[in-house]
Amino acid sequence: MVRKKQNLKNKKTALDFIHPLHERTFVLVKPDGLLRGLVGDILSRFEKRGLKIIALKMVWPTREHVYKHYPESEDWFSNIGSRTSEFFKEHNMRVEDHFGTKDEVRIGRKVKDWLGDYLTQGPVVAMIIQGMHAIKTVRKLVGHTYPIEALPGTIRGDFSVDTPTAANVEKRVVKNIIHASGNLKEAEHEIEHWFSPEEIYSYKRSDESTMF
Ligand code: IDP
Ligand code: MG
Repeated sequence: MVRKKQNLKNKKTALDFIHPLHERTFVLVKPDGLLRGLVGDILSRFEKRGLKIIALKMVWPTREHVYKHYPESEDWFSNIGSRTSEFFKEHNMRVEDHFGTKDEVRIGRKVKDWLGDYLTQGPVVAMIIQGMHAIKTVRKLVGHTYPIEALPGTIRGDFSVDTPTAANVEKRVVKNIIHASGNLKEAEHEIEHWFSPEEIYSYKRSDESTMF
């Protein structure tokens, strides 16, 4: 095994092509996953699928670190707000009765505050996963943001059942065990935000030549 200085960004050639096997994504086991003893099971699902853990550590994050982890963009806030409003409508509830507003950006900002409260309550396990189209593959293994909607067989669908119609009424985050980068931009930012190059390792898994 070689200790190699790692490039923080997903590996790119001159043509900006990232070989699908080299793609990297960031994953965080949230406090509910850790407190429920699910870390081993979660790691094992990634490993069995043929994905490689190239960095791993336990951290007790500060609120500032959590705030900088999530985007501070109107798009991200309104995406959270509009999805929640839709979900409330489907369940014949009025989102404004619980948030005091219908404004999707303000709803998204509130959720970010709750994430600040929640992710600073205890340690989390941070990791970088590398492998075939890692960003999309990991998101598929993780499942839908709302555990109640997540399919059985996914991490959120097998281990949780929380829903925004309960979480928002109780003014807390939806407890969904795990975070995974949603796209390449998030993956690059999150990897750099949580890990230094010295903490990332390069090695060959013994089954790589059989699988690919
Ligand atoms: P993701 O984690 O599936 O990528 P995002 O939309 O990025 O989902 O939301 C970040 C996190 O915010 C979610 O994982 C969840 O814990 C929390 N969250 C999202 N929407 C709501 C909500 O309506 N109420 C409470 N928490 C929410
Ligand atoms: Mg997200």
